[in-house]
Amino acid sequence: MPIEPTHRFLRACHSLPVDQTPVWLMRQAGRYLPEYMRVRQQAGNFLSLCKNPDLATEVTLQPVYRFDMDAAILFSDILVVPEAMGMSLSFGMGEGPVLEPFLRTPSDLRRLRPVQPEEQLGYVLQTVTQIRQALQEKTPLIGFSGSPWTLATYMVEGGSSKTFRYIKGMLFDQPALLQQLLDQIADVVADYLNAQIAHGVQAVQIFDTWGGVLGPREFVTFSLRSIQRIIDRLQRVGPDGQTVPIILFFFFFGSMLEEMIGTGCDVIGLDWTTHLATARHQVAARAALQGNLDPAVLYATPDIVRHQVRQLLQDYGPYPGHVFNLGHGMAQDMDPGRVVDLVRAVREESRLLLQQNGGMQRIQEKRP
Ligand code: 1CP
Repeated sequence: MPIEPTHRFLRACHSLPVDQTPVWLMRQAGRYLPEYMRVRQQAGNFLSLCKNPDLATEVTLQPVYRFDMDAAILFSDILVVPEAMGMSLSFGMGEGPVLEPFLRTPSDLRRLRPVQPEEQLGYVLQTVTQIRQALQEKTPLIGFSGSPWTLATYMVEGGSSKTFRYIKGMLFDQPALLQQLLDQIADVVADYLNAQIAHGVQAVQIFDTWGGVLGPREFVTFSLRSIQRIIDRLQRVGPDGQTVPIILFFFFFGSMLEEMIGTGCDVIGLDWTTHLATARHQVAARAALQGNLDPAVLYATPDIVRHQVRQLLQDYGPYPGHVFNLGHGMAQDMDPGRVVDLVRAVREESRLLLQQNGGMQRIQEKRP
């Protein structure tokens, strides 16, 4: 029998009642924080920071302590997985990531290596252990990976892309080759997430940042199915006996909620283009929802931030199963002061909403 969680964030992921809406922010650690910049400089560069468990632990904790977040997210990057599979990864100054040599042919794919997470990604697992020790049960830790499709875009394009020319070329010209690549990545990601869980992450988030560049049919065949392959293999009870919720984050793709629920995930993370009230009605208690404030709201005044937060909380309503977050990550030119305003507003306004409604209400479940 899994143990019922006590942390607000984990309770919300399982759609259990909470006293106030939990909040954390995607990319909550990063360049908008001066203390992050100092540690990154100490590490030399971003990748060395990811590979140094002491420093990666430190930057993971920075936003948790500064803003009293309801969850910590492991400091790492989705692209350490292609590197573990044998590609060479670098982040140029001010440019996006570069993965070499790119994968385009069957013989390119044969160069990929099998991955033992404890070996090639041991530094990430060591970081997980250290973060859990530092947090001492106070704040739950989220582990993560990219979705196979999102990782494949970087591996086939050789880095970031605007047009996705080569991966889409492979999708339409050589679908079997792409499928083989996605299966291979999915198996690595499943092992990697299971290793993160074994080392103590209490929730996992799969980032499908680039699923939204696909048409609906291709999205199901190439992105969602490979995510399903991972979920089917995940060990969903952690070493402490608690269920580990699975969060799927989709960017620019809120129109396929039924298919997303069908994967068996616990939480769906939405970008800001989906109306939260509509999504909650449609999902009807079958999954929790995470999001989905437009990050650009953080460029506005504290009053506007509060107003936007209140609206979003009202859109969701006084029901269980909401994790407050941005619809995408923090940007480097954002003011940490606005994050303080945002977190305070989420706490105060969600308590007020519950008070006004006589506590949490049950969501009307959909009849089959
Ligand atoms: O210069 C720096 O210091 C590096 C900036 C940076 C940071 C802070 C990168 C480079 N990655 C990260 C950390 C990171 N990345 C985290 C952990 C910390 C946290 O959330 O607090 C996570 C979860 C990611 C995930 C990630 N990396 C995604 C999926 C989420 C998303 O943003 O959509 C993606 C697509 C990446 C790739 C990546 N990493 C970094 C860059 C510049 C990019 C390319 C983005 C692109 O193609 O546009």
